[in-house]
Amino acid sequence: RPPFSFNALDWEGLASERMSAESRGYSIGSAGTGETLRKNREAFGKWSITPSRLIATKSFPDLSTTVVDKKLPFPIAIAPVGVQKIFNPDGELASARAAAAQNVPYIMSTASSTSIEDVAKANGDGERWFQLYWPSREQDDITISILNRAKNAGFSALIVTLDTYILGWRPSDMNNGYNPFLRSDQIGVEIGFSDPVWTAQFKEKHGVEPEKNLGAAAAEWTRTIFPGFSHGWEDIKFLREHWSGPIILKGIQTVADAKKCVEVGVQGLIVSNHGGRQVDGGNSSLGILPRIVDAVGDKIEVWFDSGIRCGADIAKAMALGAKMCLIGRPYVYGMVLGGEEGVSHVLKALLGDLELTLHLAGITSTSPDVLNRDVLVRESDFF
Ligand code: HOC
Repeated sequence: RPPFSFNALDWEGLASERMSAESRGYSIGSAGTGETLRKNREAFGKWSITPSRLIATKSFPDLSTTVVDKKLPFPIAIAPVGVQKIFNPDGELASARAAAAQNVPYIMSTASSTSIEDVAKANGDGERWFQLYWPSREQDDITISILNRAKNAGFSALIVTLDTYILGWRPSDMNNGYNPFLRSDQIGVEIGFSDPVWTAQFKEKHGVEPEKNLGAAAAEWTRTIFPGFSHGWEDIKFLREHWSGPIILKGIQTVADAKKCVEVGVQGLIVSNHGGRQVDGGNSSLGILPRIVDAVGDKIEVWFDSGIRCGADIAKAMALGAKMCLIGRPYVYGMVLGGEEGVSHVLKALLGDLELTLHLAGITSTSPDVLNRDVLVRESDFF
């Protein structure tokens, strides 16, 4: 028997029953009224897959994709989600192990509740990328320290989140009086503590080790990685000087910004609105995807994030031009329901669903030669 349902739409409800009010509000919740969260989901229903018949196939679809100069067996990656110990005592260790076991790249969040080195150990030979919440330029020494540690721990690409220099207006967290870092006495903010540069600065300022004043440490680390104000495009140069591998900018929602990504010479961009957790009233992420692909898709890798819940969603995002899809909330629910095994179940279910969906639609691979806009129709065209 499976550890829990194969129906992706069951996962949120099942996990919700198991979570504390705080974890539930943090994971299921979103910015503001939830308008962007809803629009992310509704956008998938506006596109339909049009199956072709008598394709004469002899094998199941090839799900591989090529990003960051690597051919990967599957087109999905574990999205960076912070403070995972609030969902399961193993936290990031569970998701990093599951990702390696399922051959899916792992993106580690700067807001993790486990250190860079421990996540790397759990992920073993897995493909892993590091997500940066970018401290202010006054704290470049901390950024450099984090980047060096990530590089030394085998993280091969840098994903820079641009939409979260401060956390959004999140009523569920505010109603619960909840800031996961301020619960550091329960979950630990190990990544901050384990950074030698940050720890030394904390000691100098507060006169004690961060472990001895968890409240101040939590508040300080929050301010460090969410400095309150945005960097500028000219600052990307600094990252390029201190990170020799591929850089992917996450949180792009306009064609103009996508063009700037090309100008500053990064390898890729992620069309994402942070799962509707930052700007409420913003457009759906899937809605803007084809425009961005049309503008820059031949010059830069375009990845997709925000709203994926099932195999057909992955197929649609790829048909619209995404080369890689990030999975966020679904694996968090898997972690709540079954730790590492639960995350593995979610990844296997999503990939199995994707494989059969493509197979039955007569689409032989995720290559843009066959998985492209020709396999989609706007549902509104019918009515
Ligand atoms: C205070 C800790 O990306 C999110 C995350 C940021 C998590 C850190 C919160 O919630 O959207």
